[in-house]
Amino acid sequence: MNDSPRSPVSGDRPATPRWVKGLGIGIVAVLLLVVIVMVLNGGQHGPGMHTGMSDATGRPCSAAGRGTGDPAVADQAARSIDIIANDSLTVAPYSVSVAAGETVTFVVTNAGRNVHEFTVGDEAMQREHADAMAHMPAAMSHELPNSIALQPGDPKRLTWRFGQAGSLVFGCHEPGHYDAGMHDSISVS
Ligand SMILES: [Cu+2]
Repeated sequence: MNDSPRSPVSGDRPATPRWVKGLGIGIVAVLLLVVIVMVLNGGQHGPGMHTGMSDATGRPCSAAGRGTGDPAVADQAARSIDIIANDSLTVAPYSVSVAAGETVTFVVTNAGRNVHEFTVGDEAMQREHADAMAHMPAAMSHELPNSIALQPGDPKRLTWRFGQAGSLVFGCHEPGHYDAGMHDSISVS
């Protein structure tokens, strides 16, 4: 009871009890920790992190709630699928089959001399990404968990946990490439 607050009525200057100071420091420390964790999480696109994903119009460019799946970490992938992008504006193989709920790492190689990219999603996500590419610098538009930019020679990886059965698409949204046929289908069953 030595630390109990003294009553101001007694005429003494009201002193802040030590336990109140300790509590204050504790709260500040917890708040700091929360802020640090939020900043760290915001700086990466791990599983289930859909913050900050929108195109130039502010519309969401997220897979959340669509059943198309989520970004995942490579450790969770049971297998990898090799994808080759090239300057004849094709991506091979022409179709990919995965199981609903399966986590796959795409190992995408740019075999051409031009920049390509690899975006996975349903038709709507592909259209959104095309919009984003048209309105943003390439570097910004690729701050997305379902898309990677590929410099010539780059092998890059994108791990995706597929959602429900359906038909998805992978393709390249460098200007003109997608419409020229640089996209193929992913069958999720
Ligand atoms: Cu391309």
